[in-house]
Amino acid sequence: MLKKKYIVHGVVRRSSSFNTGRINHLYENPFKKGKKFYLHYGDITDSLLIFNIINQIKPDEIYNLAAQSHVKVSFENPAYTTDVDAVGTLRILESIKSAKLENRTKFYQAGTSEMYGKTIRKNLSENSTFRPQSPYGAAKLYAHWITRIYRDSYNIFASNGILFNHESPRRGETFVTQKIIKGLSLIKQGFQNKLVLGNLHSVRDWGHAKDYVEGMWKILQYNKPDDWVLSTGYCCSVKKFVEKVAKKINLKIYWKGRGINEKAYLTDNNKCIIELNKKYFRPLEVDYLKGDSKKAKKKLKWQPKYNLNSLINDMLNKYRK
Ligand code: G4F
Repeated sequence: MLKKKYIVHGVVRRSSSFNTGRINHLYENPFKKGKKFYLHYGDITDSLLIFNIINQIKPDEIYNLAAQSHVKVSFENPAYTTDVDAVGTLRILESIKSAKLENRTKFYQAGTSEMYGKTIRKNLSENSTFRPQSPYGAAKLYAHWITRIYRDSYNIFASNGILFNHESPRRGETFVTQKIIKGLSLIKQGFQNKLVLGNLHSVRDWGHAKDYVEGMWKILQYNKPDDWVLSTGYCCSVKKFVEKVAKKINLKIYWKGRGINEKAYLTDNNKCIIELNKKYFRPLEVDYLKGDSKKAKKKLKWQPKYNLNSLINDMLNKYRK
């Protein structure tokens, strides 16, 4: 957004330790004239504050990416996840309305393929059925519908993105791609002995976050508000993802065992380097997600530049010596 010459305001949760590591390179001296990037202390659970920030800034565009975004954690913190991911969205929409910004502020809601949940193995589009399988998926589905309701009721330019998994070197380390890439890189370099994972057999449609943020922007530049799927169609299981990463860093592995006892060993010395633990399994899993983003490709002219190979390469670069 800064590259596109926007003035950007972000909301950051107050913490006594620094929590802005991923955006430090954007930090600007608070006393600099003509500043383009501002951070406001706040929290999406605080209605009054969200209203005040929106009413004060009167933004042209709002991108609601605020979320408790970890699916497994949402089973452990369901009420918090709902407050942030579902009611948080309502707080923003209601603030736009209360501040009478319906004709000024465009709103983007970061929806997710987790809303589809239990699917049959077919490509998922804007018209596919939603059957979420987690408190996270259910909360995001509420956010999806309340966005549509505010769009239709109050004529707010409010659009939903339904984004499939998007990864990058900045991905949090408890999400599976970063966990695999970091774990296998450190094992290869001799700094880690083992990687412990959960379900190896779920299939995800993986893309690069850089492509997806461009898509989010395009969604708000379209001539009307709507719902949009962003996906690459490149999908594979977690196990296949492990194999692809291992191959790229020249780690020769083989698998043995079934179910929770499935393990990966180094071909050279039969040392076990991957095992599974129940802790990383979800009470309900989403087995298969593959998107159909024909509509975004046609109408938004959105086209991902990365594929699974170039995505993995980019993520691996972070750990290359
Ligand atoms: O990396 P994950 O935790 O991502 P998940 O659950 O697909 O959700 C991500 O993508 C969604 C878009 O579809 C976003 F809405 C959401 O916020 C998040 O960014 O897990 C991917 C798969 C799952 O099937 C999980 O069960 O990997 C499996 N898995 C296997 N072992 C693991 C692990 N997941 C995690 N996090 N950690 C493991 O050790």
